[in-house]
Amino acid sequence: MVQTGQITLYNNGNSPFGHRVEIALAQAKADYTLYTIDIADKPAWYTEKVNPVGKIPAITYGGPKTSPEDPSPESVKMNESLVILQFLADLFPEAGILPEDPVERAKARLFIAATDAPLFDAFRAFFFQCSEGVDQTLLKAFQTIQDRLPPTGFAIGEWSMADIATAPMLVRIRLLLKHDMGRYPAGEGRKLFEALQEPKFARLMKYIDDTEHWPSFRDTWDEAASVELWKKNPNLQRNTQAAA
Ligand SMILES: N[C@@H](CCC(=O)N[C@@H](CS)C(=O)NCC(=O)O)C(=O)O
Repeated sequence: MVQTGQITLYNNGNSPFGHRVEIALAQAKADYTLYTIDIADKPAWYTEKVNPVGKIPAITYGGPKTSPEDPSPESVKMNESLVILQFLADLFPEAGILPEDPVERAKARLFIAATDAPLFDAFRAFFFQCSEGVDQTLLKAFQTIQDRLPPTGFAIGEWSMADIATAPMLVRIRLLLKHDMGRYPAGEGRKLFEALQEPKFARLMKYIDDTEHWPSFRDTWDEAASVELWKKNPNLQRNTQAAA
């Protein structure tokens, strides 16, 4: 695989969106520069020169190699993790981010289209806001994903962009429930964690286990570090003002 342009990834250690990009880059064995953005205290140059929306992840591609804090005007700036994933799939066609077959590619995109919003919405509602009935919303999102999984293997059979998009959030959710971390009343997370161990969710749990063991996921994931970062995340603190 020949990489023609420089890549700089702006990320933050615990973002499931940023993790998507890290997995794809690892899978492509891409040469890239990682720059960590403190999202609680974003530098002004980041929104001015890299991502006007101010969120991570973002990448710069091409142009001369410069300091990440002063990206070249010649580089292309990209945000939105799913757009970046698609770009990396195009840039590194042999990396196995998307299959070659157009039908399989469509299946991967359809999986993402059906599961991305329900999962992230349920995550935010349950862990950050915790209003009435959100545990059911989270269980429904799990069910939606499980219903789309084939009997064995990954989201569309072979590992693909569908798994790269989904696994970072699923693995984090299971971890947070296991540690009972979130804005919900103490004990509610463990209750859901136990619900996930029931035979009803055996297929989903096997899927999460499989994704966690996939090399490009494993090489970009540090569970203990993630727990420490979540502990400090203001959005997860009980008895504090709810996140927007
Ligand atoms: N749709 C975006 C979502 C990115 C996103 O929400 N990133 C969060 C971190 S997980 C962020 O940058 N939050 C800081 C902020 O909104 O200021 C994507 O897929 O890249």
